[in-house]
Amino acid sequence: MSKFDLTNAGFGTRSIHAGQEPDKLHGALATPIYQTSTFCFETVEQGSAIFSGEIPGYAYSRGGNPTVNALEEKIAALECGEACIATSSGMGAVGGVVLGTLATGDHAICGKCVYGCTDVVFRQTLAKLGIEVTYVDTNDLKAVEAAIKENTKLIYFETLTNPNMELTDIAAISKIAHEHGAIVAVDNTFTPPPQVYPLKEGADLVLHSCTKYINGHGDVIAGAIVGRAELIGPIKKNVTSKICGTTPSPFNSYLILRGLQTMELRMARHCENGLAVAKYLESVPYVKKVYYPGLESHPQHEVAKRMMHGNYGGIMSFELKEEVNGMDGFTACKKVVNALKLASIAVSLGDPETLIQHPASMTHANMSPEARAEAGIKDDLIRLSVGLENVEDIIADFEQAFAVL
Ligand code: LCS
Repeated sequence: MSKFDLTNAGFGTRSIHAGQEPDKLHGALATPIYQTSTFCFETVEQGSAIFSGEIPGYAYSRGGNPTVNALEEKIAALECGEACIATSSGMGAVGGVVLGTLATGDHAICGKCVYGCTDVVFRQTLAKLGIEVTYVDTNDLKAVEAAIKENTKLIYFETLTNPNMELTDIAAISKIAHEHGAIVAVDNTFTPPPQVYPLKEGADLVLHSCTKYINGHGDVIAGAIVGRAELIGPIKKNVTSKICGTTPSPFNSYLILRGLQTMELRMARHCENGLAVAKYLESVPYVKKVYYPGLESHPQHEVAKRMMHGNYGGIMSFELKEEVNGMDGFTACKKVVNALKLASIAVSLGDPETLIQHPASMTHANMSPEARAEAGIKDDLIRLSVGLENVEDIIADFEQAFAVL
């Protein structure tokens, strides 16, 4: 815990100092990697008291580890939440939220477009557990209210949907949910702070694939859930730590702690590059549509201006016109993507490198064609995660790629 009061400190200060203090043994400034599975007790009595929670201390790294706990404290501070559970993947966080908040006989509402594996959890896993799910366009507030039932416990959606880039007004949904006694969980992977703060907007739980912007260096798979201690405690105790065992390793936690120290700088560059590339793509005559919340053409641009604080992120999707120089738009698009030299064809996002991928055959391939159609995921949509390279080079790469058409 920092000596400086971080309560009202800026994002950059919190991302550097929250959860970190010089190591008590040797004064190491960087958080040490406690690479151990178990912890020794001095006496049986001390071990029993740590296990029962009578005194603080560590017993076994699945339940708690100083490096992992430092990460949890930092992510909680960044999302302005009371408590955090770090998980070994973003899907670990999705699983923790749904298994921790829903039980057989409950009803949940899920945004109609979510990450492919999340869609499978809602459509298939929850059905097996006898939990009913209604898919709703969370931009349609009347439809959300109409979908609420007596037994609705959870409203779940992504701040910006993967891959359609639709933005939801979190405050408006939270108000409706709370009037009906349901809780709101928001996957904020695409728009981490300092872009969007779902808990400040009224959500109860916020989750992340930390694999993306939170770690930011493309070398870790991890996740996190943040919220009030009364909600987070039982999820950790009953689901993520004890049952599913989705605790991240100390080494991965250390890498994320390290990555988070430069998050404000990284996000500023992602946002700056993202806006420039989105505007460039919108100006290309072959491009039919660019989906990016920072463009005036985005249907929820007004909500974006308020909720994203002028930081529109580094992710966008686009599609080419139906017919391009005698080719259908998708064939032309594949030619362009294959011709890119700086951008890599790869899933994931939020890395320093610019990444480009085809959702229908990659990130959302495990959904049925019907589920993709229901979610509005088009077969010819391409998703781009703009990296931290110099933006002139990213645009020059696209210029030379479009020149092959
Ligand atoms: N939530 C969102 C919004 C995601 O985009 C992903 C992964 C997850 C949760 C799951 O996180 P993971 O377990 O992979 O850490 N999205 C990916 C994507 O769009 N490309 O590769 C993975």
